[in-house]
Amino acid sequence: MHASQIAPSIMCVDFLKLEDTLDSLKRANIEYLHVDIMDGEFVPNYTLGPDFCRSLKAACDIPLDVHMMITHPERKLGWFPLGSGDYASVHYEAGNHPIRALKAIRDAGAKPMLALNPATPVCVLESVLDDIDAVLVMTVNPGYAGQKLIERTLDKITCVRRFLDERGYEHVRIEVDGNVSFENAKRMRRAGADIFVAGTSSIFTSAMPFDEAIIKLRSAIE
Ligand code: S6P
Ligand code: MG
Repeated sequence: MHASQIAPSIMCVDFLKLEDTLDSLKRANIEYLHVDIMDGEFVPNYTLGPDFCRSLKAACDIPLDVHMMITHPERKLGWFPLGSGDYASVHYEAGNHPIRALKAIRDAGAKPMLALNPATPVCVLESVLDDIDAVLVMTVNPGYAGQKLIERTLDKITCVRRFLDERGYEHVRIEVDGNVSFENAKRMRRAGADIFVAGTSSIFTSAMPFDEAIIKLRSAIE
């Protein structure tokens, strides 16, 4: 099992406090900043874009984890400031050429990740095994924060881990995104997840001070 890592979902931050939040994330040694890119077409919402990613890069050196919920990502990857240490994920259904998109991420020096919607079968991984460093298992339907876990996706995490290990791809990591609450994170870790996208279900809540919430999430996924 890989070491567990946390990727806070930046779309869940209070943007009026972005600078303070980034400082807290640096102090907490957060591994990645998860940046949701939505185009109103692949998912029914708009969020952040390439300029915002550039601003994040200028503001801190935490690697990005750019989650592209956009159609034809292979045509748009060049707009983003991807580099060594960053992850970028594209959805299997987002374009006609997922392998081309994954290769473009690798060519940019970043780590390619294939995102699977809750309804996308695990077997699609077969054709991209050499082109990925990670698999993003969506545990809600992409598009919005604050949704409820789709319980079946817990078994899917286990299936993805087994699928990768049986084929000799133990090095490929699994990220989970959607309703990663303290309790669900524990279950996801047991199922085989390595990277946890933290949003309104855990660290971006008024129920607990931010720093305390990160410590609590870390202990849930140890
Ligand atoms: C959703 C997006 C996610 C959310 C995150 C929010 O489509 O990809 O990254 O920002 O899941 O977390 P939570 O805890 O509100 O579900
Ligand atoms: Mg996301």
